[in-house]
Amino acid sequence: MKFFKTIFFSFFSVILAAIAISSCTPIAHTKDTTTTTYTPSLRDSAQIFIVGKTVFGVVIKDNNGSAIPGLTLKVTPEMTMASGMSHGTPVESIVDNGDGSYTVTAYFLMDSSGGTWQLHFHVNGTHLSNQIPITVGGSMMSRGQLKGIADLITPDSSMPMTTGPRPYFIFKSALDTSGASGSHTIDLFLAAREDMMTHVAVYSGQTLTNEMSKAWTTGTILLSVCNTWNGTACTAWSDLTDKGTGHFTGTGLTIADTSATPGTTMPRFVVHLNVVNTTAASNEWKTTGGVPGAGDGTGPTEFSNINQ
Ligand SMILES: [Cu+2]
Repeated sequence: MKFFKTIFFSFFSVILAAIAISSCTPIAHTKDTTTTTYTPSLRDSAQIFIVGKTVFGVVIKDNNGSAIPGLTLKVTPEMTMASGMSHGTPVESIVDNGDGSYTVTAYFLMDSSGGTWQLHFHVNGTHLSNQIPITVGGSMMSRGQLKGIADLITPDSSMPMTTGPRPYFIFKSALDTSGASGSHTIDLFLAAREDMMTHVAVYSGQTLTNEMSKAWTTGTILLSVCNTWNGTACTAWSDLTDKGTGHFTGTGLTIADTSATPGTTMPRFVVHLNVVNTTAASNEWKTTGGVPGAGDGTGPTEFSNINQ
């Protein structure tokens, strides 16, 4: 009987072991020969896009309809102008929310009145065939633009001989004018065009490329906002703090100014911009038109308006 028990338990153990082994054995995978097809969508179908800072969510789903986190995602807004020429816009960041949605912070250069905007997507280096058409509203006055003089770029890779002044774009990232005059705060985002599709944040130590495809390095960036406007000119500038990310911040400001240019609404602000080129050991006040002199601002105080 004892012998039987031993046999029985041995037999039983073998069965248990077999069950254990089979339950631990990985399910045989057939090699996945299909390529995952990713499909982008807007997280919020009612998303509004405006000239200037726009934060929006996108969701990337695979061909099973599952939202996929952890992707290397690039989102490229592209505007095709009525002329047929295309350009991009600055994209500051794309944050993976971990749930298959990604939050994009972009700064739109133009509204949709002069052409059409589409969002392009690259997932893990592959350009998705699906684009998302969007409508950008808002006012062109809600971003500033200043241009280089000697600071040139070749703006369109399809027209390599075409060079022109480098545009710098200034956007409001945050503004608080709720306090009394002298206590306003501001956060501007500064971007530079490298070519029609490429726009980069500007800060001291950034590398930019000139019209000869030569790299140069920025030194001190002086981005100032007018604190006192006498009706025709700025009499007191406040230099903003370069945060090293494209953001420039200031506190203790007086942004709202009802005595500014007729027809403008408050709050209103005026900026000027000087960029040191450490490679050329030079600096340059950026201008409204890309040329110095009459009709293009007033020497070192060229400015552009940013109405909100
Ligand atoms: Cu455009």
